[in-house]
Amino acid sequence: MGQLDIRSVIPGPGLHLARINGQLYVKHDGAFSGLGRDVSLDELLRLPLAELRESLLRARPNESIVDGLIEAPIQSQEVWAAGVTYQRSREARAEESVNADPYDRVYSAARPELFFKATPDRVRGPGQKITIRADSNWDVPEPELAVVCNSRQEVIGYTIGNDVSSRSIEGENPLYLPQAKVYDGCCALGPAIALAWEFDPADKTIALEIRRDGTVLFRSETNTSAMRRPIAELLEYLYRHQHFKSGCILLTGTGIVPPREFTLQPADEVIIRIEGIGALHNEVERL
Ligand code: DO4
Ligand code: MG
Repeated sequence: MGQLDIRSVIPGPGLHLARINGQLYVKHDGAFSGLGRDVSLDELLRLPLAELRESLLRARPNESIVDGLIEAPIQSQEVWAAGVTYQRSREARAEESVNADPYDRVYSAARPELFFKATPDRVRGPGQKITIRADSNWDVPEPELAVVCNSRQEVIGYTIGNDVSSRSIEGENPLYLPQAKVYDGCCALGPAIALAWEFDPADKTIALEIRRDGTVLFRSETNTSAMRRPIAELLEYLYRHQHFKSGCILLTGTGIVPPREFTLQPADEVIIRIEGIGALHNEVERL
């Protein structure tokens, strides 16, 4: 898969922040502005939203990028994830699990399910390989809206996340969730952050396509309007009694689960699209 054409994965209109060739760029309606080698995502996520916005709007188009390596929009942030925020996830978990009860209960409980998903070194960027575990025989991608949040619990933008998961391990016992969810290459993020003051996450289509040997094996869509909980509520629980010095990234749950008979295989291509953010392409490998 390798290097991707920047303009084909980040949409033309809108304001996006992307990491390309090791540097941050603002892309505004097709024009790229480099923020310079000294500006880091960690630093930006320590600023109040209003200051971050000011500093990004000050960037002037000064470089023309035609190609480059697009990296995951993450530096030192932890990735967390919410679970069972869509009815489809609840149904799929009830079907796979030895015990449907925890999933049914958390769907309607006041407290959401939040779990630790990945450190930056476990995350893959656009065009990189995501992983399925050798000790799992039932694996799926989970296409999710990812919220990028600063140290002050303010949403600075949104990107695409893939919460790659083992259904066989989690299905055997819900207490195995960390092993089903957290391992090298278990998460992909990218291609860019659609900035919060220009992007409204309400009513956005999330589409998943899985290709094998060049043919589309599975395709489905959902919409963020089907999410049961507001993003602010998820963040309120996530930021209770812990702080994130340089912000964090929260995956907001999946509304698409392929049918029971489907499992990912090495060399499958997974493409997730979210309207206004772009497309995240990854190939699968087995650890
Ligand atoms: O409850 C287990 C994980 C759920 C999840 O990852 C999701 O709903 O997206
Ligand atoms: Mg998930």
